[in-house]
Amino acid sequence: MIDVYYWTTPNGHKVTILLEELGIEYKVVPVDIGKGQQFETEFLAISPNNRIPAIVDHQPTGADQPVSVFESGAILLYLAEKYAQFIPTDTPGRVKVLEWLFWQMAGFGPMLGQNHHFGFYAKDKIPYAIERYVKETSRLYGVLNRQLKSREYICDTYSIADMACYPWTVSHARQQQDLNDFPEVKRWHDQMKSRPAVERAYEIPEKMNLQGGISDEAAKILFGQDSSVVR
Ligand SMILES: N[C@@H](CCC(=O)N[C@@H](CS)C(=O)NCC(=O)O)C(=O)O
Repeated sequence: MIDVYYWTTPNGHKVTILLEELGIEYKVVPVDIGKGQQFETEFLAISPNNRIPAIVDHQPTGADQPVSVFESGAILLYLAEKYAQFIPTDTPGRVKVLEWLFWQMAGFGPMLGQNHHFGFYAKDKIPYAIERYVKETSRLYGVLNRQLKSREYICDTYSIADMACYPWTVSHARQQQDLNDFPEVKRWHDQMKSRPAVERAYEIPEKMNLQGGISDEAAKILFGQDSSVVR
């Protein structure tokens, strides 16, 4: 059994998409980040960065104690390797998936996250910051569009790279991006959206009655953190 410490955000969806694609048994443990549950001691023991997602694998291969993993990219890689799916085993194929997984983790996710922050969540609308992240988002969508020109999926086969990127494209309108400007991304996005496993992953919040969104109270918890929260 895998426990997935989860909230209804792009990084949370990545992991439930993979778990649904794998068709394995898992338990969702909600961590309401708007209420500060990411700072609870039990959660910090498995996710020291006070961020979702994280998992605990109670039946790890080659270990007799449960294994915990934090960071969505590490989780995708851990599960893909454990179940030998959604990452090729040949070296060139594997390297391609790692490149695009790390591209998402180091660029596409963080930049689009800043785009959401300055363009949507921040009360103080700072034109320079908004323009900086909207433009960088546009550049990154352009990179993805070019990669998808000759392929159905981001790499040669459907992989954890697609599962890492897709949830961040769901909010393209909020990011001030028009998918018609990126026809290959649009085609891929629509194809991803209609995968049954992806549909099931996106049904979880409603099924579990998890309220996403960021209230004023939640914004105070989420957007004012400094080193005092990790002491
Ligand atoms: N690099 C991390 C980022 C995780 C992350 O930023 N998670 C957000 C939700 S998408 C979170 O838990 N925020 C809680 C907080 O800011 O305190 C990953 O990919 O797992």
